Amino acid sequence: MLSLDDTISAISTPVGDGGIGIVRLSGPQSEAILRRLCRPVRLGRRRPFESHRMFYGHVFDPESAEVIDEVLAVLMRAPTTYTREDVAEIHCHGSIVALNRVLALTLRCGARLAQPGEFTLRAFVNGRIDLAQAEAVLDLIRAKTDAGQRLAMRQLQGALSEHAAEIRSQLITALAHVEASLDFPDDEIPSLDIASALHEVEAQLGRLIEGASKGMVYRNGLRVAIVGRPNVGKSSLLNALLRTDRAIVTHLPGTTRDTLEEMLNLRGVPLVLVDTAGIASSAGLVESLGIERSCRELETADLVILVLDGSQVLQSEDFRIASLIGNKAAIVVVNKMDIPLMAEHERILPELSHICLSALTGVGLNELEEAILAVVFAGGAISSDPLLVSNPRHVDALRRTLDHVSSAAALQSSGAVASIRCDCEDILAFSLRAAVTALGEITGETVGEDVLDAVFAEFCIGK
Ligand SMILES: Nc1nc2c(ncn2[C@@H]2O[C@H](COP(=O)(O)OP(=O)(O)OP(=O)(O)O)[C@@H](O)[C@H]2O)c(=O)[nH]1
Ligand SMILES: [Mg+2]
Repeated sequence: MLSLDDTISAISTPVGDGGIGIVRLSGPQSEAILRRLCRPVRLGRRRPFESHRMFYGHVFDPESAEVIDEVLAVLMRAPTTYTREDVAEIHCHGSIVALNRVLALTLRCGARLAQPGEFTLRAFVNGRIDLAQAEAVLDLIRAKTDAGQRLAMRQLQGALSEHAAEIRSQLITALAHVEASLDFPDDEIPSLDIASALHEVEAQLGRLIEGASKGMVYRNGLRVAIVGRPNVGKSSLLNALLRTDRAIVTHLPGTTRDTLEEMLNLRGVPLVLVDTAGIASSAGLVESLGIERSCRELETADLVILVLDGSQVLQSEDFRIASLIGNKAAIVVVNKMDIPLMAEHERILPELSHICLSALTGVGLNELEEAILAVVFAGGAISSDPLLVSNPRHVDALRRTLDHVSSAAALQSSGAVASIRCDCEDILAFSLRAAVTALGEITGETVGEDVLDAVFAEFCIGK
């Protein structure tokens, strides 16, 4: 476990040339280090080093007196800071050389280089945010679209944490009731309809788990693989969806030899579009390696777009590729509708929606976009969802909670508890306790160090 009583320091802005870059400190020595390194330029009557007030000055090397950079700096005294500790920020010019020199000076003055996510870890340990909110910070940093950003922001503001706490308190009430009747079997315990309380909790958990697939798309993006025979227009379709000439298109079969992926923001839904090499049985070495990758993409994608050349008769290769799709979410695109189409493409995967379009002219592209969104939303849009779980760790905790609650509910409604008493009530209390613990993992009340390490390892240094 990391030490929590020393002062940490890191460059908190991305590496690379920027207008400004920020070195951030947190911990008891922040003020002393800032005072050693920063010489304020007095402007008017405002006092430098006043908490939460920026001042202008210079960072200099205390040993050589060399001026390192011209900066704006701010000291923020605990507890109203990100970490609830004393925090100092030095806003330097953005060059990595200047930033590294200032960082090195803070280390020389007694700070320790922060580990990835350590600022946010301190915010969590000091009780400013819970674990779900800490994870939301990461999602906020990485959000790919407006909708994903809003989702992360809602989680950071505590929407998920509050809902989880509410459900948890319902479980705790039920547990207290069961435990009271275990401990004082002869006393009159005020009656509580445990069965219906548990069913209510089951329904709430079920709704959260159901919405999670949508939430995860907003967080991670939907991986969409464009597959098909050579020369059917896969790369042309990628370009048409992106509205750029990203992939090379030629009239020769086998143009694309490696997979190529690009992000697309489709009305707030982040898509990872993957163009693949055409799948054919006769192929040279390089093509075969490309085809292997195409097949791997087909397996791992969330959604497959199978492209057919509508101007040609179906070929055995089309059927073979279709058979690889299995029961994955998929859409069939019949391309090249600007030239006369063959009418038989319905024979392939007839249960799926078939979209006729022209990647060349763009006709029909809208229908394809609608079909992709329909797969994501299955009916509802994000704004209609009060709360979307988007993190696999949370979904896992919710599933385990639901399992325990369901066993408890089944036991309760079987009537066994009322008739045989003790043993069953013990089991009931055990299941409820396990449910309370599993649900507490979301906000971090009941997680071990290994989980914390795994969560914060995903952050980068300076966050
Ligand atoms: N008429 C017409 N031609 C198209 C259309 N889409 C693609 N093409 C043409 O079909 C040929 C192959 O297009 P690509 O996009 O390279 O096909 P691909 O499926 O990526 O091919 P490989 O990378 O070789 O597997 C090119 O000459 C395109 O101009 C379309 O909608 N209409
Ligand atoms: Mg191609």
